[in-house]
Amino acid sequence: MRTVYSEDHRLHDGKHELLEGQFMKVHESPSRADIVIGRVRSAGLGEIIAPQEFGLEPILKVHDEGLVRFLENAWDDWAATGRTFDALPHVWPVPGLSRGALGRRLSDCIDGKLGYYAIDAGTPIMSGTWAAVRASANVALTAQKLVATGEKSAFALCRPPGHHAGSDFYGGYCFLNNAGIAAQAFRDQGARRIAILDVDYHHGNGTQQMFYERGDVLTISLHADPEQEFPYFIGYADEIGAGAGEGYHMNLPLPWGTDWQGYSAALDRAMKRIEQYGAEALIVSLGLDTFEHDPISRFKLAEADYQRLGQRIAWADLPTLFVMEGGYAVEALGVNTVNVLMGFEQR
Ligand code: Q9C
Ligand code: ZN
Repeated sequence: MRTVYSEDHRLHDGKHELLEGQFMKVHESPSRADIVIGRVRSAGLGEIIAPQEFGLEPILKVHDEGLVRFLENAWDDWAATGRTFDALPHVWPVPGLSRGALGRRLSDCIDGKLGYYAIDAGTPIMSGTWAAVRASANVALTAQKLVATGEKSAFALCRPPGHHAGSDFYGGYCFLNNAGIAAQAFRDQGARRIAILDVDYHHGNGTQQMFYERGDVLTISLHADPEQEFPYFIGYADEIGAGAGEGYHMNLPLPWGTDWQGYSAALDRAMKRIEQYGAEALIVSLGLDTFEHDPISRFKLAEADYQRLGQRIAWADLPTLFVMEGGYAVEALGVNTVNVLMGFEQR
């Protein structure tokens, strides 16, 4: 399988995040992509290619123009106020605080905009963020094109990740929803039904929101129960889609401590639904933070389980696009990621 990769991910390198009340070194670092591309090379997964430029058009099909313009200008607006450190939000328009028509009012000031568009204080913006985010979307779109034009599978080594970003919000280390952008590209090229399987430890809230009222993109997320884990306010089993999308979203929340036994049972349910749906292509939001040694997560998957995960996904026998999401046990991230991809290829 071919890997699409851009060095531009390095331009995004946050200093600190607010994690469970403590200001600490950000877990989503350039070393993550470095270790994954290193393992892709040493394991001989396949050719590594650079992304093409797709412009803003495919992004604006699933993201609000206001969010896109905000992300494009956020660093300059922040730096113009005299700050020389990363931009983070620090106040939010929770319901009742704002008299805006949609429940949140957009301020002209950058501090107001950060709180308007961000869901958390863990997602710093710096001077290179927008260039890295654009490259990450181009990586997903380039890999999508490989699959759409006949390759059995492709790996989009996206960084920053995307599944927490919705049509008009960012957060959880994510800015634009790479998997969602790729799903829309498949649709615009004529595919009728696309499935997105999200195996990141965290709920794919952005992907859920983006396609919640659509039946043409089936979205399924396996994740830590939001009763216990980020993003807390969404990701429950009773969220099944709405309107034309009713029945086309599935959440499979799992408790802290879930190991392969519990995980594989949920995965089986997800894959059966995807097979029944009749998807023409599958996008896997590939997070490796389900790993037993992940520093911010509490599932118990082991190194060898990732081959099994890839194998189970392969049984669906669908053209498959893997899109990199989370995973913070950096030393193990290369092996675990490539184990999924090799498992998919049954080697
Ligand atoms: N334990 C991805 O994996 N902080 N994002 C959660 C609560 C945000 C993770 C802290 C984690 C976001 C792509
Ligand atoms: Zn995650």
